[in-house]
Amino acid sequence: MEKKGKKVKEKQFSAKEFTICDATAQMLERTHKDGVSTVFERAADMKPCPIGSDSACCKHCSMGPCRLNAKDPYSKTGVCGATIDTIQARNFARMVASGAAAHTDHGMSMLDIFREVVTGKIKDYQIKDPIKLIEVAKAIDIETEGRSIEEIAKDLYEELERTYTQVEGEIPFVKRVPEATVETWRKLGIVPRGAMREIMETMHRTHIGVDQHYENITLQFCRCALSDGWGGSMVATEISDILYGTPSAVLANVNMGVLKEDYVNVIIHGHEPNLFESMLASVNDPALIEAAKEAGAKGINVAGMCCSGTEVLSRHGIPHAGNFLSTEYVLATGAVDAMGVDVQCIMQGLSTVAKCYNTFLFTTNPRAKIEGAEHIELDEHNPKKCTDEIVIRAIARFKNRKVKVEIPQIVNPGIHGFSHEYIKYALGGTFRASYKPLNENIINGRIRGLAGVVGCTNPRVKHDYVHVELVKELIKKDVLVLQTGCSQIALAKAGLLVPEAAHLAGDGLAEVCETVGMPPVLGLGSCVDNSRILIAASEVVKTGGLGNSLADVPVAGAAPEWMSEKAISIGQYFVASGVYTVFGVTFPTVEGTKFHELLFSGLEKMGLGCWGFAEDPYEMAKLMIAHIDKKRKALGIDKARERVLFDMAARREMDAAA
Ligand code: NFS
Repeated sequence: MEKKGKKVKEKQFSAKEFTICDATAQMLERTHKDGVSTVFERAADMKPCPIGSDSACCKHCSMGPCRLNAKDPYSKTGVCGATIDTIQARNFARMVASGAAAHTDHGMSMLDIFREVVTGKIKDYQIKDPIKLIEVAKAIDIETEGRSIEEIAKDLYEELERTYTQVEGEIPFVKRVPEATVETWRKLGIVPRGAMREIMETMHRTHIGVDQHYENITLQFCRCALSDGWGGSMVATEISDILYGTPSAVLANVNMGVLKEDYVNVIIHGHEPNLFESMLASVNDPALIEAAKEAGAKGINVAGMCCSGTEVLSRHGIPHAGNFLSTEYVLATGAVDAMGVDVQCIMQGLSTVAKCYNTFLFTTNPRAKIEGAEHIELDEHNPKKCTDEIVIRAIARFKNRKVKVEIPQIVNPGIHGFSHEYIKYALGGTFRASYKPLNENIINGRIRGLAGVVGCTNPRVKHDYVHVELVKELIKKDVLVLQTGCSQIALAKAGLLVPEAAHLAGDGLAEVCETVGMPPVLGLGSCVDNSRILIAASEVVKTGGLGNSLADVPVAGAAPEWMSEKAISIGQYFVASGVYTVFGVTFPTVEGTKFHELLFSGLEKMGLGCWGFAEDPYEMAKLMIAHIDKKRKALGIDKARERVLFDMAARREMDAAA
């Protein structure tokens, strides 16, 4: 399923061909004019390798690399005799392992900080949300009655450490999974033991000459992915909430217009919230604000990008400047005085762009340095030392700005911060917080079903376009959309994260949104916060009336512009949890092979979810809605929806006649 790259010819260059984000387009025009290499133009110059994108090659040993023929996949094997199915399954498994490693390593860092906070060795971060701490502890059967926060926190640390280090048994958050789903996992032998073990075993089994049955490899990468979704990612989310606060609805601005020409502008980009939380302390430090004013600025302005940005957007309403594909272009404004980054989704190209626009790019994490970027390490025991230094350097750059500042004057307000806890309050009210109203509205058909639309942006497709069109189409058909990460930012820029966007929804969904006062598109946070979607879906099952397992719920997932291995891990844990999940852009399998069939239908027959693929957003929506309707039918609630729709049509007719 290969996509062709297109060569950009000088005279026909038009930034709007690459993105529907006007701010990004404006800055792409600028970088193009300035001759600065950026991601869209690099993608146009670099045709993707067709064999690689079909996953028909293997370079796991030096007898190869071996290339098979995707057009006639069974005509050849690798030198060792590996078939196309083995090769694809091994490649796919390693993508899952890498993505799962990224999320679980992120989660483990959060847990490290939590341990140091609990033992009093870190003082700059604290337990900000003790209620959440107690809730999470209860969810995994830790005794909370009559115990101090410190005692509970210590136990919670020890329990959650098992998510990573346990060698036998089930990871703690399996206790949150609906029983019928866990039973299916147990039958298949895919309940994760500990993330380290699952990732290690996946790497072992995909080595030359080990596991050479695509079905067996698939079961292992299901288990590995589950150790991410219900393990590493969930730990990352829960510990971040405990330390920095559980998000609730907050109005905030998104887009490059959040930069301010007469302020010192600092951007934080990456994933772990620790850097950003410390930066918030630094930019609010009166001494640094004074220093900025002395340098002629009105103050210090901080904004986020990518998932780091989405974390603090959700928790504190901090403005967000854009998603993955906008990260180089924001530097082209000339207004960014310093960009601090930690881990993941940080393009190496940023280093060159930063130099061209005379700004600072600082790496801060020992696991992620970039050639050409200065490293100021964040030590969580004294994080402000790093973030103060970044601000001081930003102030110095402000004083000596050499580049003409051009800020696209676009900001899009929206409501963010829909944690699964907040969704409960929003729907049920503070005193009877519950998912019951959601279930009732799904059962009576006002809400057709739920969709999680998440993930990256990718220059192989028009930036933001597939996200926005897919989500619009889903809400039009009464599907309530839950979002995270770059996708959430795409929709915020398109203006859909406001209650007024309810008019774009179908009658049923619009009615629910108007009654509750919520947008038809709910932003749940960063990519690790996809775990919030898992918890919300489990709550829906536990609330009753919509089946016993996650596979019964009328829900579908999508990552329409995915690009990273993390996205594959996320997709796979949704699939293994029972959710039909559609990806766009390209899919790393050869159609018609046994492995492809297993992913696209076989897994569903085993009681899990399955994968889907479409490039076109309307086609994607069709696939997802067909799945939702299939689940409604199986639950026997398909007729209810027809009645509701008929009622509404009748009411509209009456309104029109009146
Ligand atoms: Ni997730 Fe993709 Fe990255 Fe966040 Fe954005 S690119 S897999 S959404 S920033 S992790």
